[in-house]
Amino acid sequence: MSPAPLTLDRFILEEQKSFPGSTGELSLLLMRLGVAGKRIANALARAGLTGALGVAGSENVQGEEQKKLDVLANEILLETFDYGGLVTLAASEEMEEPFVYRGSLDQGRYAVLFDPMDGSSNIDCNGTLGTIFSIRHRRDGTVRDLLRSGREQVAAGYVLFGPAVILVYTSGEGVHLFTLDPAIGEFLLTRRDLRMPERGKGYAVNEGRSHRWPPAVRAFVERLKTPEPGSGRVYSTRYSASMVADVHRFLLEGGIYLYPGDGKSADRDGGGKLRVLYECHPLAFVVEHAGGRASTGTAKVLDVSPETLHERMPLAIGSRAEVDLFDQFVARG
Ligand code: AHM
Ligand code: MG
Repeated sequence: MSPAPLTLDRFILEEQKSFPGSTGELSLLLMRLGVAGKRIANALARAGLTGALGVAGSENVQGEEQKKLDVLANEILLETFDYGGLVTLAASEEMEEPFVYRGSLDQGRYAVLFDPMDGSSNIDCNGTLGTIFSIRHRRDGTVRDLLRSGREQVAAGYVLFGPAVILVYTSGEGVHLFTLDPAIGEFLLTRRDLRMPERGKGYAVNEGRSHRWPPAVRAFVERLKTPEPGSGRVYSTRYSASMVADVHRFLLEGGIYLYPGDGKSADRDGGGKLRVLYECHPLAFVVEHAGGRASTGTAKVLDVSPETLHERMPLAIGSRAEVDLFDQFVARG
């Protein structure tokens, strides 16, 4: 008889045994992410039938139009972490200020951060979407707990809503991949200790915005499109408008995802679109633990401590070879 598939909850409990003295609270939080992933997947699958597509009529703190599903996924996540007083603070791309769980200040040992619906422009056309999460220790229970380096994340990961629903996470000991089996409503372990290829064949960037890129970024992308002398090797463009989907592809196949700074923003290194805390730090944590790299071009993403909650940064993330090459182009200017 083949061994029974390992469910997410069972896997997390098994992993916990390798952390002697663990209270099991982080395990419970990670299990809650499985619950949130299933609830969001269900809301997405039914959105066209329940009138949940389209705009909510509001804007988030960055002045971006919110979709109904951005708001709904945010509510689902907030509800999911209202569980046993484990979490003190929740911060999200969709909320101006962190949410403080009532009664948790003296006990909740964790803070959670999330981008509830990554790739929102894909919502109304049934494209791939994601939810990104990051877990940190609570310190004094204020926003200062969150304005810290990405290396202080305790765990991070994402749920990818595509033809299958996939959950990927790391708590610093390997990157693990689970696939939702809709027949039994459980995430099952499908890849353990995922390692990303050292080098890839694909790149993902919105080239429609290349007029705003620094010259070094333009030169780098030109290089990827130029056949390599001798081998004739060129890269293929793979851009889905959801960084979770693109980064997931490159985690499996190798390659590089870029969202360059546009030079207009006052944020670090010209800003760009992506938020340090909800998008860049968690995906960098996953990718680095799988052997890849994440860079702003001038610094390692995980070394950056943002000064404000919704700060943005340029991002180059993926296989070691391509991110190293990107850094070389930026250094040359
Ligand atoms: P979002 O979280 O508001 O959806 O923004 C992040 C997303 C990334 O997932 C994606 O790669 C990028 O924004 C797409 O932006 P653009 O339309 O500028 O290419
Ligand atoms: Mg996003």
